[in-house]
Amino acid sequence: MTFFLALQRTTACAASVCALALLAPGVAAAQGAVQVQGAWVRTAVPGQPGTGAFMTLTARESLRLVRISTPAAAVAEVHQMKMDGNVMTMRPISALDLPAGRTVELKPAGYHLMLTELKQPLPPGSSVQLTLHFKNAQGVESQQLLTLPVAATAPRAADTPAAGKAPAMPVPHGPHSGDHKH
Ligand SMILES: [Cu+2]
Repeated sequence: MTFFLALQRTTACAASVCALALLAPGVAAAQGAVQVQGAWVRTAVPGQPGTGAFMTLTARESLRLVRISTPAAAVAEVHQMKMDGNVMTMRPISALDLPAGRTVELKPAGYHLMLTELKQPLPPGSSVQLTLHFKNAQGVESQQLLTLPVAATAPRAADTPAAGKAPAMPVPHGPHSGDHKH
């Protein structure tokens, strides 16, 4: 219940406005311990079991991303994509290091957030609530709530308001056929 209330509090503004606010570097800096940029979730058609979420994360102090959660899927994991011989495979990892000040990219074909057992289709233009759970060097946990836009491809830098210096955006890999189908 507390989780639901927390969500309510941070979604007082319209979902699309929240997403834009999170993409603006200045606003993100004021909101959380981790700056989140270019965040998005890949669209999922009815019946599709899973999809990926992507963003860049820059932590102010060294943190580890230890867990993610979302009401949109029964299973939400941090995944690593790797070449295994010449087959691309992906597996869940227990934690992702976010060294202070270093930008870590979650992108197709790299680290990404995996949502499986989706509870509903995710059409373009909808949004997904997602919580990042962090642990610092002292073991203290914190969390950051995000509202991510759903899209077929990565948002362009031009879509980010007040981006003084455009962040490096993940390059979409075409239609991205097999990667995210478990
Ligand atoms: Cu995955």
